[in-house]
Amino acid sequence: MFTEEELSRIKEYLKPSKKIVIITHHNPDGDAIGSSLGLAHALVAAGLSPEVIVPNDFPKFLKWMPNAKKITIAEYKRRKASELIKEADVIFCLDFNTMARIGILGDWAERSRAIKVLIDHHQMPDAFDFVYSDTTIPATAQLIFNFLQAAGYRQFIGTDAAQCLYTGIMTDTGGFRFRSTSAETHRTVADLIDLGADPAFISSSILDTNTVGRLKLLSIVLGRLQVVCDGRVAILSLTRDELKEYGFQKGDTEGFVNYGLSIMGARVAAFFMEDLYEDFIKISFRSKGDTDVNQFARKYFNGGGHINAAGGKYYKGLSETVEDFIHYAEQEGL
Ligand SMILES: [Mn+2]
Repeated sequence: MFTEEELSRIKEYLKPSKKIVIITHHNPDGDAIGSSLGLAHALVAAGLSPEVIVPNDFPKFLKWMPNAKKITIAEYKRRKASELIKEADVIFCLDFNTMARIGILGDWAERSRAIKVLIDHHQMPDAFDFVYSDTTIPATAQLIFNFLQAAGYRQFIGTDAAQCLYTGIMTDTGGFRFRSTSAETHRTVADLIDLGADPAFISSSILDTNTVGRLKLLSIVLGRLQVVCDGRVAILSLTRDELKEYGFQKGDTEGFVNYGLSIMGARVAAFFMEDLYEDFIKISFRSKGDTDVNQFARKYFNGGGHINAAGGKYYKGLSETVEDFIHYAEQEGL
């Protein structure tokens, strides 16, 4: 948590005369949108007018969140986004650890004279004016809750803020299943339920969102499933043509990698997907226990993330990428 002194310096910027901007990472997920909107709702309740900006669009299953439609999507409203950032007094940077992860937004933010406040749970954050980073906490939304409490803003967490923060925690913990889910996480979500979050509504809004196209893609992925390393490592993949054939929509392949990890005895799952537009393979890694896919993704696949969840990019064809992966997985004894 920020020190008392840092908190009071940050609160100097939480005044109606100040321009407040909240930004989050590329391809925003439930935690990115949930923590950003959650913070925004609380600040609105405190009488402020924050603006949420994301680099690019986010999946439909997150659009039900209160004020999701008010988010400025920089890829569609470039000028508005750049002006908001340029004129900001304070920029909250949520759920990412380096300006390099947010594309052009990062360039604008670095040039802005605003103070930058990082609240995040990814490993090895860059330097910002103020940093609240805790990699043991499963979701940035949980950090936002802590920050609001520490700042004395608990009374500003209304139903809308609670719904958004709950969503962030629920999605980033895989429905409270991942290892970093702690008693404190459950105490936080219990508080959020007291403050108005509706678990049944949120779960249904997030989970009951299959489309026929998504299920067809899933059937292809599962049909091609393979396991290596004595059943410890599961491999899933999709080609660009398959994505096109079933009318791939952003978010359609979300969670596919977890099917690999659900196999009895599996420790690692890797999902390889040809990028729809560019010539590289997008990779998602998931693992259980001490198996560190963050290190693995950093070392071999131009990526990183968390111990049990990481991403990467690889500039070869799909089958070569999978071959290289199997080689490195065996070499590292995954
Ligand atoms: Mn997160």
